[in-house]
Amino acid sequence: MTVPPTGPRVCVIAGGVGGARFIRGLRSHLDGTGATITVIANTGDDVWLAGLRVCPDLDSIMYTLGGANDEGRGWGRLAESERVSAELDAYGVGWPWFTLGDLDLGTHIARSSLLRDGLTLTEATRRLCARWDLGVDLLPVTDDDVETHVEILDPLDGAVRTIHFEEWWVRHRAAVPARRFVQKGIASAQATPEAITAVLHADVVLVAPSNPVVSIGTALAIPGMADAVRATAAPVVGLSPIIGGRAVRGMAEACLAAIGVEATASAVAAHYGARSGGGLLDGWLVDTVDATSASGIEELGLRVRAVPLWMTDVDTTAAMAAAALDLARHPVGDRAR
Ligand code: FO1
Repeated sequence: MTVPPTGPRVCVIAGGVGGARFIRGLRSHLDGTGATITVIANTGDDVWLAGLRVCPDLDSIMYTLGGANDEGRGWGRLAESERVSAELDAYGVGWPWFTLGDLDLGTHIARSSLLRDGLTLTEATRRLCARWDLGVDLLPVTDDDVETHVEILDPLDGAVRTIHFEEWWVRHRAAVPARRFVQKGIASAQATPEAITAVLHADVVLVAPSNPVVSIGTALAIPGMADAVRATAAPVVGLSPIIGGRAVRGMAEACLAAIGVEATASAVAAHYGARSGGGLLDGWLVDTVDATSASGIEELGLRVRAVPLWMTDVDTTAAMAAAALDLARHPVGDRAR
């Protein structure tokens, strides 16, 4: 019999690097309050490589909250080495431009072993996280293989090709325009019951400042997820990943351009939409440099708060999380203060 949580149940929908940093701040802010945090992570970056299941966003969150991530690179493990990947390159196995470090390979080998034993990705993730004592419950959005692939015009021969998201993101640095994103396998996929329950039973749902297209967008496109977000009794508050027209990390601008959405805090808010209008959000946090856009966003039916959104350190990120939770407490339609 699990002890029911004493404090508020906070559910966060997140991608990798930006999401992990935000969750670390949220955890810091809620430390000691009795609140519980459930993270629903995007799995669209996942890939079978060298016979192993690699789950970049789950691993970024696990390593960051476990204190084992390489803050400099923004992904992978601290104190990493690459002896095995050099051997894989020598054999021509895997992607030479996508480095699987030795310690990181430990995670992929363990995960693949658990999956081969018949565990779901949710169960395997729970087993991997148990070692790290993360302070949050980390869930993949789906247990089904749904991968983001990118349709490009091949720069070499002009042919239309579809490549895995990671090839577009890492090999091409998103420099080759994406014509569209395809979620391979989505037709027969379902969000997990654990993820849907976490959204429906939450006291507040937060949408992390992750890539709105290939992290938040792909997670919410998994059948069942958007319906749960629209249906939950909990207020839903998002944080803008765009500050002053520039993505905080990663290449969100390239992704937004591919779907015809302007790289501004307002445009992303409109893209997610207000729940009062059939969309996904009740509230939206913009950075102070975007404070002038607040009234326009409120006209969408969203409550808006302008606070510093640069996640420069844990305390700043904790303050962002506190502001998002505070905004969630105000009833819909409450004028922004
Ligand atoms: N990103 C890179 O820029 N170069 C890499 O070689 C690379 C390897 C890699 C291996 C495992 C993993 O989980 C992530 C890795 N990433 C790498 C980061 C990855 O592209 C990002 O974590 C997300 O998929 C995009 O946000």
